Amino acid sequence: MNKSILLGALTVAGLAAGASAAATLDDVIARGKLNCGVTTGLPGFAAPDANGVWEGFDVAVCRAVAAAVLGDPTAVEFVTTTGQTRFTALAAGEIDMLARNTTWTYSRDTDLKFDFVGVNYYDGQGFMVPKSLGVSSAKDLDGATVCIQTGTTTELNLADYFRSNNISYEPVPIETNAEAQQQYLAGACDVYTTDASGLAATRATFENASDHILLPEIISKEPLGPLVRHGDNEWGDIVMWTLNALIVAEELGITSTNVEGLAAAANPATPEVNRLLGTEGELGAMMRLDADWAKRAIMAGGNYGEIFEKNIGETTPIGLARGLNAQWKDGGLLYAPPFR
Ligand SMILES: N[C@@H](CCC(=O)N[C@@H](CS)C(=O)NCC(=O)O)C(=O)O
Repeated sequence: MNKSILLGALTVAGLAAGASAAATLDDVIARGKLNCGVTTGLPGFAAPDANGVWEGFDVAVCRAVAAAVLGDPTAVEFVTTTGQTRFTALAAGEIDMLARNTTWTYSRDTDLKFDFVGVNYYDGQGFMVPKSLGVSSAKDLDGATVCIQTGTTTELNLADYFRSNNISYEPVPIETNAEAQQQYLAGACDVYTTDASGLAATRATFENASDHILLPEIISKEPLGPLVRHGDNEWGDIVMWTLNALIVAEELGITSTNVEGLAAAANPATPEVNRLLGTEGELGAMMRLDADWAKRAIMAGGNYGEIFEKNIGETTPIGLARGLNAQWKDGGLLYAPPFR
């Protein structure tokens, strides 16, 4: 075949692939399933339960999107990804979205060409050590061996922190949290460093959790949130506003238990509740969804606060306080833009 014809054909094929990749909403509807990228397993955030059903704080975002778009929170294919594989999986279209404690950074947005649609957990990087190490500050870690997950923001933060404090460390690179846990407990590293939420989730699974402490230093900002590919704003909007719907539902007092009643009642509490739940206005149609999209998203796992408390909150073994992840009215950073 003539080379220019071949090149032409490839270009057209490339454009066609790009075009179909751009219409993620249509792809998801045609497939009848949302392909959602999650971790290989982090209790409280994303892990299969005893029956193999995925559950957790990040999983709840996938389920809310599936409920909004497909009308079924179980219509999700959970695709496990590591710190290394998550971005290629998203870029290649193997997943429609990634909900995997992923930090929103400049280069992931501009260079890797993803769109973070919001933040579902404001975090920061911490350190876990065995009490027996006798260390009470990260500054005392000179010369320590540190388990660190490859392909994560935590690698560079660690290097920056040690360099700026003029101390040294020896990295022990690991690929998954399960491997980190195993290596750390086997004593292959003195310290495990990652997002503080991940440390709490990991420690909660230890047989002797109280033998391990989190050091007081938080060395970075890790705004964690769901992301999609650049260039498909319609799809990005759906994931963004589903997350916002969960957040604003908490602010407005809409819960998994009262949402149906509020949507059905002749006079729900406020016009914003009406708009959100589709009994007034056309918000769903603006995203090519039906009127009940947000109602279904909230019914899937509850509002943001319910999802937090059930999976990672203070009454769970993970025991995280709301802190920065409280609603703005309660002194936190959670602030969903207006539904109008
Ligand atoms: N937020 C950081 C780190 C995220 C990360 O990969 N954390 C680990 C440790 S908590 C994890 O989730 N591992 C789960 C897995 O190995 O699949 C990033 O975006 O780079």
